[in-house]
Amino acid sequence: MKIYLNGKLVLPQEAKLSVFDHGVLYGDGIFEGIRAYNSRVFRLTEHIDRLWDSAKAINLTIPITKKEMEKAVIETLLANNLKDAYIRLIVTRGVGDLGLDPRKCTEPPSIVIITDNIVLYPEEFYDKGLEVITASTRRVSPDCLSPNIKSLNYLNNILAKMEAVKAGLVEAIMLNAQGYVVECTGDNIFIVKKGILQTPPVSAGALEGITRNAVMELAKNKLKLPVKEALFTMYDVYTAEECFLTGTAAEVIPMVCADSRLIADGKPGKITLTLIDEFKSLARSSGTPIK
Ligand code: PXG
Repeated sequence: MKIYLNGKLVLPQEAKLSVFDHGVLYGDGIFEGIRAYNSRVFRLTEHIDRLWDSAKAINLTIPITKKEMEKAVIETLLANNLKDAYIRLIVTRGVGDLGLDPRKCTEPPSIVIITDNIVLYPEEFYDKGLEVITASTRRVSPDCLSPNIKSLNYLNNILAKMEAVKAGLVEAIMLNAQGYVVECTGDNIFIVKKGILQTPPVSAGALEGITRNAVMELAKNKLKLPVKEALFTMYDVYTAEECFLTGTAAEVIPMVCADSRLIADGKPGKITLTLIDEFKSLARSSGTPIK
């Protein structure tokens, strides 16, 4: 396996960051999780744009251009002979000294690209649906730190994930400080109510997921469904007709039980199953070719 590290393709045992890198010391850095299907990278430009927006928000200058970054992703996939892959792109603040001040990072930001496989949830959950709990850990508030910055500090989400694991489950719903549903630990959430597809607005504290956007487009254009971004509570999840989660790693996955309440009859819904199929065919037929 080859890893891209600062312009070079190296072996995993050589792919090392300094302990003085502020990404390691403070979580001062950003990342993207991207997928490739059938020799094409899904929405690569959108992921690179979002990475650049995260960088802008933390005032970090990525030392290469967007085009060079796209090329680096493709080259890493080619070097590993991967047609289907999970791609983790990381940019750290770089090597500095002890102390928060990023001006002390005298070396340029470190760029890492890992291409590998990922299995987020066991396959059976894609057929029968996920059970979740509501985490007591609230999503970081947009007035503290923008949830749209995909930073190297995911502790908030990890603490919620640990609550799910403690309950014998694999996923948890996170609420914002006001108690509205926001998203799960690494996925956006959707419900169907009275035939309308709904997802929390980004302003509620959700990440503007690239899978979320693709699914909203598919629902509008292919399924001709009304789609709205709206605030809702766990009551709306319990009483929904259907529920599902979306994310690069998770793709589209049904959610059939929340806090011991079955959603509808506890089986993946029709709209959910259609969107899973539509998303699969979109992902397999579009994207930047790996060549
Ligand atoms: N919300 C959060 C908080 C995320 O981190 C999503 C939603 C979905 O966004 P995309 O653009 O992927 O549709 C994410 C991204 C993992 C893992 O290993 C998951 C994500 C990112 C990194 C790792 O579970 N999801």
